Amino acid sequence: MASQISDVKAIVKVAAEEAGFDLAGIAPAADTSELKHFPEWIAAGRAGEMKYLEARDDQGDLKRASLARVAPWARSVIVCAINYNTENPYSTQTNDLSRGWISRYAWSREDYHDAVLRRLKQVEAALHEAVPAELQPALITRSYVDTGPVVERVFAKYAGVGWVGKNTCIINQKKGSWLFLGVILTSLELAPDLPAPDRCGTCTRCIEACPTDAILAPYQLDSNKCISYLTIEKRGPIPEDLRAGMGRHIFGCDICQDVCPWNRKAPASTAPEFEPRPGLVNPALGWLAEMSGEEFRAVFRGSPIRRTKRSGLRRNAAIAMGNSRNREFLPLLEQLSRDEDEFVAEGARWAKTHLIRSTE
Ligand code: B12
Ligand code: SF4
Ligand code: SF4
Repeated sequence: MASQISDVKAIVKVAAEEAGFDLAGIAPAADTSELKHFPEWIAAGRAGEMKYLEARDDQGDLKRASLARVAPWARSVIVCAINYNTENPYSTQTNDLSRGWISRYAWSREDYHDAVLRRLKQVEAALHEAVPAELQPALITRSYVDTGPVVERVFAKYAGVGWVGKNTCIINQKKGSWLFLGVILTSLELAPDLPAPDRCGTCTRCIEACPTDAILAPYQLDSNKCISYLTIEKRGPIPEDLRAGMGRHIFGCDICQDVCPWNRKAPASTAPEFEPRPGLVNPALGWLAEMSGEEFRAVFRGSPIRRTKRSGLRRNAAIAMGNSRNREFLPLLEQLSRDEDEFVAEGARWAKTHLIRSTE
């Protein structure tokens, strides 16, 4: 039986490669020391308004803090990763403040949740087929991309996919950190891979480069200050003291990965769905700010950018114009400051004042 199970591990890895994943590994379904930081992180308010991270079980314990509690049947976690990098400049290489920045992961033609889950389902099916018939009735599997009660990066580390960098991202020695993760929980006990060793060393580039000081200390990120959170997850007005630091970011932020030495030679993805949609690399701010509802739906159909909605995108574009040091945006900001969307209008009023002050 043991040799049959080790065959299953090999079959899973081949299936992951065939499905288009760049990396795959097995982690034990154990509550490792990193997970102990999760309740502290929540208690310190670092999740901001992302209430789903605070989901609790009937005993009132945080679901994501313990896989043993939330999925007691799980024995192993199969972690798969796919490279989404494309041959386009980093945000730190294009400094035109009159154009915005949409983070690399969101340029894609297909939403990564769908692209990764589709592949995970392929691996899950191969696993079911590979398991000996007598074990099949007891086999349980669950595939997740983001939405499961799992801190994916911790399991990615123990599956050997990469280490948790000081910027909190999973970094692979050969592929860098432009990776999406997906996990399959399984009741099958598969031999775990070795955890990836931390190769950050004495480097602190990401911490120094973060414009809003969101990386409070190595491995500790405060979402409330992170541009990614502010531009994607934060509804309503963005705290004023953070707006200048947002620079030209419209959706997400790549800075702490752009400056990471492990991404200097990051290879490009072979998955066609991660090729950028037209206009999204270094987009024109006016185009985004003036986008009608109809155009927004057409341009972003099946894109992760829908998450911030048209209101958030236009709010962010107004703030970016405020940070542009380009007075040509003043007439458009004047118009937007009377917009029917109060968050766009408020953002535009701030932007107008900030733009005038910063160019006096
Ligand atoms: C919520 C969330 C966010 C939040 C919070 C991010 C964060 N760092 O927690 C926001 C909106 C800010 C965000 C931003 C981004 N995200 Co996000 N996000 C998630 C999500 C849904 C949950 C993460 C979570 O549970 N955070 C809670 C904190 C506590 O966990 P953590 O940061 O992973 O921290 C662990 C380690 O730091 C660990 N640790 C390890 N060693 C040490 C040592 C010490 C001393 C301490 C204290 C802790 C510690 O402890 C923590 C676990 O308790 C995951 C998917 C998932 N289900 O896991 C995607 C995920 C992490 N995001 C992803 C991506 C791509 C991004 C962005 C790059 C998108 C962008 N370009 O804007 C940025 C990156 C910003 C950054 N530097 O992290 C990918 C990451 C892939 C990778 N290579 O790591 C994931 C895995 C999604 C996916 N399925 O691919 N994200
Ligand atoms: S994503 Fe941007 S704002 Fe968030 S921690 Fe990294 S550099 Fe800072
Ligand atoms: S920039 Fe340096 S410290 Fe930050 S994640 Fe990369 S290697 Fe680690």
